[in-house]
Amino acid sequence: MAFSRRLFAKALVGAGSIPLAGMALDAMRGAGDDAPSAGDRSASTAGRADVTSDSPGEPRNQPSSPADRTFSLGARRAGEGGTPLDSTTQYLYNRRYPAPELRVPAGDTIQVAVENDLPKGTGTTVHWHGVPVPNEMDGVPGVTQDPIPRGESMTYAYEASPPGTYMYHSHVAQQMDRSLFGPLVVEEEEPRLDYDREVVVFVDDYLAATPPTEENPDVPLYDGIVVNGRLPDDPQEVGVTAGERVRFRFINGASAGVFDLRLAGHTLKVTHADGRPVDPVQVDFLRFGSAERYDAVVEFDNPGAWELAATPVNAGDLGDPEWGRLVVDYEQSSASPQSPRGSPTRLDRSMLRAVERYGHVRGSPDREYGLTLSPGDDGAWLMGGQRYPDADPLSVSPGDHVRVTMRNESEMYHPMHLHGHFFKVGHAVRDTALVAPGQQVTFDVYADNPGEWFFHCHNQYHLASGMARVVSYDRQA
Ligand SMILES: [Cu+2]
Repeated sequence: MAFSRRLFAKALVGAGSIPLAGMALDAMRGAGDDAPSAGDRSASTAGRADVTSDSPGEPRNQPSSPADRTFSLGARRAGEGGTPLDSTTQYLYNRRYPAPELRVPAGDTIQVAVENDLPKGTGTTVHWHGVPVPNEMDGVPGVTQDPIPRGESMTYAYEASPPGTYMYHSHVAQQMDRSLFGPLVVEEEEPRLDYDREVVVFVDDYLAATPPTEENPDVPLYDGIVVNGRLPDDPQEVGVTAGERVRFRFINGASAGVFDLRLAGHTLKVTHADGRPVDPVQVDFLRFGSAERYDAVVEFDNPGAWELAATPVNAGDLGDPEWGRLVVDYEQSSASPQSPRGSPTRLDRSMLRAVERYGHVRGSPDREYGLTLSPGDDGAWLMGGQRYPDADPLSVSPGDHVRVTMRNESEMYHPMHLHGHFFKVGHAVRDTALVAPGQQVTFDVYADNPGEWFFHCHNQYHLASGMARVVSYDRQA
């Protein structure tokens, strides 16, 4: 079993020689990053739906009452028997790992009653990752709400829109790494792609122990990469028929893992990134970080038994867990599953082109922020040289076009997530951007959802060590 501080800060070799620039925007300009494209109001996108709001001073997705759908989630400690993964250190919604899929038609108002039955003294919240909810429904302790105390409940309500593949999870401490998470699917009225059925694939780095803290970092690391709640030695089998087209909704529910996802014997036609539709692009595999999602259609035209593999890119940081898998089995196949091989094509950010229009970000931005992503002293992780909560908010006004440039000055991946908004990165529209070691990424965002919004690394250990800021609307429009 691995014991280490690896989930916490790991500096670049010789990092002391690199200035921890707080707002060194000039140094970041023109450094060959993925600059966002201009407005894209071209013939090919004219008349298409705009994913930004036309009322930037109004909260997005306000619920109508009564709700169209109601759900209830009970957060409890596991370990009362049941599954082989039922560790007493896990917390579960409705005793399920991962939690039940919430599936709703786009435009419906949903109400989710969350009951906190966790151990004494443990508060909780639920965050609806990627959905631009009204600010008070966003589930961030200390920013949008106080945690729900043990023994009490709270009802979250919002309009489920736009359609897409999302996830929900606790935003308190390391509760996500204790398994308080699940898929959230908002269905299109009419999917713009052809497929026969759907399979949701939820990938997690499975921790059977109390999550490490900064005070007590020396605990066992991950026991394996889990796909749809199954450890690698007992993978889920999905039966398929030759000629069938399956829409996969891949969700990275890991707290630290970055995975390469590949299906042996087949290619992935990627159709959505973070729930937002893209022009379909055919690849052999894709790499995704915590909380990123991809939809991909697979045409099953190669009979046999094949592995869908989730291989951690940062395995050393996770304690070298066995890679995750799911087995796809054609009818009447008695073959043993084959693993992916060869030198394949990986999905690159530059291949993603949004189908929807992202309006209001033409020309030069109203505000610009440059933020280094870097390790600090004593295991800290910093954005722009500051450690949350001792960090300045990033001010915006309703209707602003804001440009954010992030430069990763570390050897670790940082999946950076902005709450309450979509942003434009390259030609794609997303809510999470994976910033690779040494890489620089720029996104443009239209400030169309007033409130106080968390912006942070989705690696739960980097977040806990300070890698966060609050984007703060400074006035009403
Ligand atoms: Cu990070």
